[in-house]
Amino acid sequence: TEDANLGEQLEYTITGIEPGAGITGQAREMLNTYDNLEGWELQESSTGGMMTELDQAIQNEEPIVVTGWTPHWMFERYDLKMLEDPELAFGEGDDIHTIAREGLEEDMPEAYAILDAFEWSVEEMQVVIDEGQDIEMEEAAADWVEENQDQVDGWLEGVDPVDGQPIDIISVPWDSERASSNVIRLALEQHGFDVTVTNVDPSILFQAVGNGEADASVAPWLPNTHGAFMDEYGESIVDLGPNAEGTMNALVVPTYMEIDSIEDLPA
Ligand code: PBE
Repeated sequence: TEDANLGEQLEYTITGIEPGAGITGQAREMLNTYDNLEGWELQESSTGGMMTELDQAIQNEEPIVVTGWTPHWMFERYDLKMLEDPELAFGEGDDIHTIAREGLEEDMPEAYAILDAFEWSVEEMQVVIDEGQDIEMEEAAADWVEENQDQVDGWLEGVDPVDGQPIDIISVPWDSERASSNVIRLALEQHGFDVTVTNVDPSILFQAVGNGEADASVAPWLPNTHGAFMDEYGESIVDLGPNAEGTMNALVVPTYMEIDSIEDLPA
């Protein structure tokens, strides 16, 4: 049948990303949740590897199923759709939160106030992500800050500047968070902070904020993508709430594929 054919063409494989990504954990769970996916595999690799395979499949108009998310530039470059997920393996969308180590508010009230005020939209983040494909992400973030200085001033308003106070921001290596961590770095630097940004796996990020090795992060996707890490380390983490609302993880396919739901993947 056509269905079995699709399964064979896909080699019953979903093209995934880094083993440590939150979305990889969700996709592993998904394989256990959907009966039709018994016997399917998640091929874990890297985001770059996944994007290369997606690009090649689209050039050849071949079927492919990847773990994807918004905000990301894949939706700007290709005609893609997210498969319906009736079992909510990926949840119903996340917000991106700012988190801080315990004691940051007392030790570094100025930093805490700025981090607490930091807020933008996923559409604004997308602008930086897209520009960051053509130039360095640091420059793309600097351009955004320059063009949106009023908004940045709003985050700094009423906070006393500091003189070279060091702060450790921890983040993850995906473009969305490379965008946001550079924007918050620039805002903090404008106010006199000496900012270090370190990119690590999500589990390490939560561990580091939980044990106080890092001061803060603007990277967590909650409540779903990084929910398991928050459950594990969140007791000693202060959640300052969303800095950007409305992200989404899903299985993503090219629009020329004639399936609409995870349940349409052939058993
Ligand atoms: N992502 C992008 C990450 C967080 C940001 C969805 C690939 C993840 O941990 O899955």
